[in-house]
Amino acid sequence: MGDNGSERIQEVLNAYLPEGVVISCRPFGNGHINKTYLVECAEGYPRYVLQQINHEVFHNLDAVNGNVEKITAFLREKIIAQGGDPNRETLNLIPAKDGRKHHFDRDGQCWRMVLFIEDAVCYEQVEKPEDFYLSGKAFGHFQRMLADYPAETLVETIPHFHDTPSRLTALKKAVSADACGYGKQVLGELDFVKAREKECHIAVDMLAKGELPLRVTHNDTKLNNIMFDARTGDVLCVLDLDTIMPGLSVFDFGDAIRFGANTAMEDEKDVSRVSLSLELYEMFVRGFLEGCQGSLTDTEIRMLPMGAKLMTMECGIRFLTDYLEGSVYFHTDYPEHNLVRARTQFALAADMERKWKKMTDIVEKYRV
Ligand code: GN1
Ligand code: MG
Repeated sequence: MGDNGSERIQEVLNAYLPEGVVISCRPFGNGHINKTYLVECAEGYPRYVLQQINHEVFHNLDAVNGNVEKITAFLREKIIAQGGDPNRETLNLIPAKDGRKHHFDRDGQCWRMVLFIEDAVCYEQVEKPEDFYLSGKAFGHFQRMLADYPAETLVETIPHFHDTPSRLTALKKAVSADACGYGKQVLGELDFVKAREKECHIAVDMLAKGELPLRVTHNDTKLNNIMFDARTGDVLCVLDLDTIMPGLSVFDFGDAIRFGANTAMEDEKDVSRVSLSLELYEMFVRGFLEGCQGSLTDTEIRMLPMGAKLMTMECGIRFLTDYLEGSVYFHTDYPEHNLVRARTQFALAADMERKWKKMTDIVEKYRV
């Protein structure tokens, strides 16, 4: 093989493909978690993407892999049944020669190989509002395709990930411990959270009461996790399935809004620049509801704006907690980075409150 011919990669490739078939294997894409390579083979073979899975981020690898295997197999069958192209509309795990879909090398590193999706593109950032509409459509479609998947059979690979009340409890603990002596700096933020404490329970309480259904959720609903068809420009496939878990549809929606419809960066120091772009919000709502095609319940649809606010509050709470604990979870570039991030999130949540009526009206407008 050509570039980047380390012995280890060669050994991994041999676990999947006949010897001599691989022409080159080179680093690919710009993911921050897993290491990814594009594999080119001799004539007659397709191209593949090989990934080394970061086990420092994903401790429970068997559970993560199990979730990915179950979901991709389910999607593949469904796409075939609907007359779609299963090789392009979902990720396809290639079994190793031993039949397993994940391969552990001699150092215990975990690998997977998937079919490379030809004639497709991926965008790092929203360049025009239309992109955000398409991303809503992709995640809505993903929700619809998995609407009849028994979510409870997936493993919650990051326990209590979007359990907002338990995130609040963690914040309270961090405040009483005040490990770094930052408590006095954050009194305003703590008041903001306290005033909304009851609201933090709404979604999980509704889940417990059966008013919101447990769904398969993606948990990283960003534009760069979608592949678009290079020929038609339409959405093709959702990527990055490592954080698939049982959860709430309104949170997948909400996290996309929190991140993508903010007029400022997540770590903007001037909070006056932070606001909810109603234009982008509307784009995403339209796309998401179109993609879901009636698979959400009336209550889920009604709760979409609350999903956006709760994801924003929760993320602010997590940043603030991490700040108080000395920034041990989120990567930071300077000591107050997490505090700055927490402030942008609370500013965004406050702006959502000001725009609440418009947010709910927009959802009503596109309800199908
Ligand atoms: C983390 O790594 P990234 O940016 O995809 C975090 C999300 C937060 C986000 C905030 C597993 O996601 O929950 O919303 O940072 N992911 C995990 O920027 O904790
Ligand atoms: Mg990602």
